[in-house]
Amino acid sequence: MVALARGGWLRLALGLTTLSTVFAEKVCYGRRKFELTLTVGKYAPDGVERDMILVNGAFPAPTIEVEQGEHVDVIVHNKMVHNTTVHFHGIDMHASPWSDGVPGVTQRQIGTGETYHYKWQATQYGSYWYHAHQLGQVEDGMYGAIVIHPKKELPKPWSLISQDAKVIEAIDFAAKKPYPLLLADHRHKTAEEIINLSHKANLELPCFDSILFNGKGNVNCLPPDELTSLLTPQQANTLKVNNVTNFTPKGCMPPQLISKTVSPNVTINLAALPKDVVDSCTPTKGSKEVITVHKHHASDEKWFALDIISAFHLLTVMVSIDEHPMWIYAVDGDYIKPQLVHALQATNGDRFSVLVRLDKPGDYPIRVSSVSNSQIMYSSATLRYNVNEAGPVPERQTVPYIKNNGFAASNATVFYSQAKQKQFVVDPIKQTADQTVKLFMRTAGPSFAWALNKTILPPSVLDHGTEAVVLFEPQFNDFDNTTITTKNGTWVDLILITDTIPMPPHPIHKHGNKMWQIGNGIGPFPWATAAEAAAAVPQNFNLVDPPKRDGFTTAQATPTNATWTVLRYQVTSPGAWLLHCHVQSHLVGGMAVVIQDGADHWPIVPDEYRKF
Ligand SMILES: *[C@@H]1O[C@H](CO)[C@@H](O)[C@H](O)[C@H]1NC(C)=O
Ligand SMILES: *[C@@H]1O[C@H](CO)[C@@H](O)[C@H](O)[C@H]1NC(C)=O
Ligand SMILES: *[C@@H]1O[C@H](CO)[C@@H](O)[C@H](O)[C@H]1NC(C)=O
Ligand SMILES: *[C@@H]1O[C@H](CO)[C@@H](O)[C@H](O)[C@H]1NC(C)=O
Ligand SMILES: *[C@@H]1O[C@H](CO)[C@@H](O)[C@H](O)[C@H]1NC(C)=O
Ligand SMILES: *[C@@H]1O[C@H](CO)[C@@H](O)[C@H](O)[C@H]1NC(C)=O
Ligand SMILES: *[C@@H]1O[C@H](CO)[C@@H](O)[C@H](O)[C@H]1NC(C)=O
Ligand SMILES: *[C@@H]1O[C@H](CO)[C@@H](O)[C@H](O)[C@H]1NC(C)=O
Ligand SMILES: *[C@@H]1O[C@H](CO)[C@@H](O)[C@H](O)[C@H]1NC(C)=O
Ligand SMILES: [Cu+2]
Repeated sequence: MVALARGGWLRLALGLTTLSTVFAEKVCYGRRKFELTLTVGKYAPDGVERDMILVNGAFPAPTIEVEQGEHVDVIVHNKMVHNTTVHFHGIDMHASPWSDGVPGVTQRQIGTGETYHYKWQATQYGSYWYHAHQLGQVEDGMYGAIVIHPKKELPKPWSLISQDAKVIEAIDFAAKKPYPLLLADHRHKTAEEIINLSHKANLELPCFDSILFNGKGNVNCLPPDELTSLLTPQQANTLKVNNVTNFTPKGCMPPQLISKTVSPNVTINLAALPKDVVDSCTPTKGSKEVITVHKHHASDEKWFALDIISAFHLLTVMVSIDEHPMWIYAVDGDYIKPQLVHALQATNGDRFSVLVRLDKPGDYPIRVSSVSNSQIMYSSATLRYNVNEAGPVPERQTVPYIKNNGFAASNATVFYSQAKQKQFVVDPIKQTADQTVKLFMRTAGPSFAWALNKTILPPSVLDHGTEAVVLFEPQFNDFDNTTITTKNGTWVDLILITDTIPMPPHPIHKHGNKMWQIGNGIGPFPWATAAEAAAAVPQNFNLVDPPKRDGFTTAQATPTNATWTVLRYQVTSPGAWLLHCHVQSHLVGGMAVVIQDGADHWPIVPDEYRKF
């Protein structure tokens, strides 16, 4: 048996003694029920206490673990002073669009003291996650992992890793019990405090205090010379042209440069910012996530499966385990043809399921380094195995694949490549889209206001509290800049264009279904459709076996180069779905549009949801 030290579960079990409800319950065959009670309490994930959202008394929220095909009931009790909703990231919500958890789009907010009953079927398998979708609440800690165990009969990609039956058996054994690893950036202020400060100072605040691994971490303050040594050429250049000597003690790009880069003509008020928001740094001991894997008794082949979940709110990171190559076998849930890498880049919302061969007992850092332009920050958890059986392992310095800014530590480091990602099962894709939607990403005034198409759609506009919910009262004729309407069964192209520059990368996530990235390029997009573009620049397109995900990140646009990304999907789930940037400050800043998918087969909303 592989027995895992699942700190989260243990904490949860102990924490539950004070609560009356049982977290997970198998109601009957094929149906599973989870009770989530949301409260606000003091918590110190990185050693500094602050108000956090606790789920069943703990942070992060407990793992929702189900079998593929099961019906899932998630009953959310809101015992906070703030309204909330819960979104199940990547879950297709076939026939249950009212359980997607977007205020103003799929439901009314869950008010204080209210209970909402989310119901959905786990038609998919693999690694997903859930999080609050109300303003910046995910930043206050309302997030947890979802593990959906695949059906037994589902073909697995193991034989692409090894032909050896013993190895395949060990891999299959490990993959049956993946260990969720939630990674996130964390601040000492609540999301609401940050939004308010951001508005007072009239700029975005992409500066964090720590990186958390399953809710554990510490504040690591870097000395100025180390910060300087970790600056990327791009960061160093930004400092140079502005006559600024270094990043702040917190490792952040000075805020005036953030604003100047994306909103050059906007007046900011730096005096409104307390020093500890972007400047001063105080180290803490905090706590460290140690993932301990015990011996697999049946075989000397030992493997470990990790579901890496990027719950980051803003930062994009590089992830790597010292001396342990990772076989990425699933991305955003779905199996791929396994890719052997030393490091992978993860943006907000991404999931990577990886297999690691455990062949030399010891302790190994799981390194996570920010690769975002706005901040230099790194941290690590520990992967530990065979310590008990083999006796104490002599301590030694392990060899990293990456540097602390995410760059390769040597020429031999192999990085995950989304361009080379091949799905294990290749679905047929319609070669010409039925509908084309061009979306132009831009800032809209101050650096905290963002638009997915010209006009911003902030949560405050989308959700008027008591007014119409798009799913209940769709407006098919009333087309405006923020609403896209499609017909069921048709194929839609979303062409994401970054033509105002510079422009940071945007991880664009669609609710309701996965998409294929069929093309991307650098430069303007002068074509009317993807078909025209594919005829002009065929080398930039893949209409045969492109990567499939529930979110794709647009490339950074530099002062000399715009970028474009073409995402194609088939409308299979009628309903109102949000398409948005998963950077929390961009989402709150308005970077979202609502897609009314399948207007000709609009779902009939049950009374219990319509009247909620
Ligand atoms: C944020 O600003 C709003 C509006 O001014 C105010 O109602 C709220 O109390 C503020 N919240 C915090 C945490 O400062
Ligand atoms: C930086 O310093 C140089 C030389 O003193 C000056 O010419 C330039 O205008 C300064 N740039 C900025 C952005 O202040
Ligand atoms: C900023 O102002 C200058 C001068 O008025 C103008 O040329 C430029 O286009 C403006 N930039 C933006 C991003 O609005
Ligand atoms: C890595 O590549 C650089 C440039 O190609 C080369 O100069 C250097 O010798 C290489 N280092 C190793 C360890 O191979
Ligand atoms: C909170 O939710 C309740 C119930 O949906 C709603 O009536 C109220 O307007 C919401 N409050 C805010 C501030 O949106
Ligand atoms: C859509 O864009 C047009 C042109 O910029 C603008 O006049 C209109 O107000 C926008 N509509 C909405 C709903 O923002
Ligand atoms: C996005 O804005 C462009 C103009 O900038 C407009 O042509 C296009 O119709 C808009 N798209 C949507 C979906 O509103
Ligand atoms: C929507 O279209 C998909 C794909 O053609 C189909 O499987 C599904 O049954 C349709 N849904 C409705 C409600 O018609
Ligand atoms: C960016 O644009 C410049 C010219 O403006 C071009 O020389 C360069 O090759 C472009 N970069 C990429 C990566 O295409
Ligand atoms: Cu964004």
